[in-house]
Amino acid sequence: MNTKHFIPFVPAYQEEVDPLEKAKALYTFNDKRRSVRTFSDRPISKEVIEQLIMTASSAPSGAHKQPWTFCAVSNPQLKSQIRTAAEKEEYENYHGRMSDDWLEDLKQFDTDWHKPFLEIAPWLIIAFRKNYDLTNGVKSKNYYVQESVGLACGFLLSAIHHAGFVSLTHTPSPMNFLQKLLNRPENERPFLLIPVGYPAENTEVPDLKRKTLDDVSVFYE
Ligand code: IYR
Repeated sequence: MNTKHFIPFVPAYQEEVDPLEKAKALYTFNDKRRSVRTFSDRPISKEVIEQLIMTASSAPSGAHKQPWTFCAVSNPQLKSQIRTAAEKEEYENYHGRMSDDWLEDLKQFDTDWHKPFLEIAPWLIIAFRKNYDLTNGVKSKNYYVQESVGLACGFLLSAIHHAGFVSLTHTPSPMNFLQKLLNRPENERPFLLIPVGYPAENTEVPDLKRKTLDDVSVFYE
């Protein structure tokens, strides 16, 4: 039984801060985050990746179940197997499985079925969602799993950006091959594949414009 046990809340700041200044600074910083598809092979230490995953796992989750597992892959053979399996699916996607509208929407990103970054990026972090928990063969419920793992991945992307690295939210589809290659238990399903690294030299990104505040918000005062 989980009974109530509370402790004093510790605020993030010990002294009064200017919230507008903080809000503007974070917006300016986060607005610089871009998805990148060309990575350098420059290594990143395991210790840093562990720290990034700790940040991801500090996200809120339904009933604090933390229904996620983050698999961090730097092993070259495994990365190569992941690339081969992902490219097999993506080849099918780009040659018939994706609609014409979808392919048209993707033109501005200049993507295709080739995924060299899956071998070049020093780390691939694969987030798995746990639809239920499985401890010593005993099943227990998780709640709001998609929302929870989505939030944890958001925290992860933000931590990656904050540490000076680049990332991509990659969803090879279908991605059940990841469950097999990474030997994950039956209660886990792949959610998102995130290559992490430094950008290749002369990396370019599409010239995207973000929606305005008016486009994305409504205020009721
Ligand atoms: N999974 C494919 C296609 C793709 C789909 C969307 I939606 C994107 O925003 C980008 C790509 C791929 O990774 O190429």
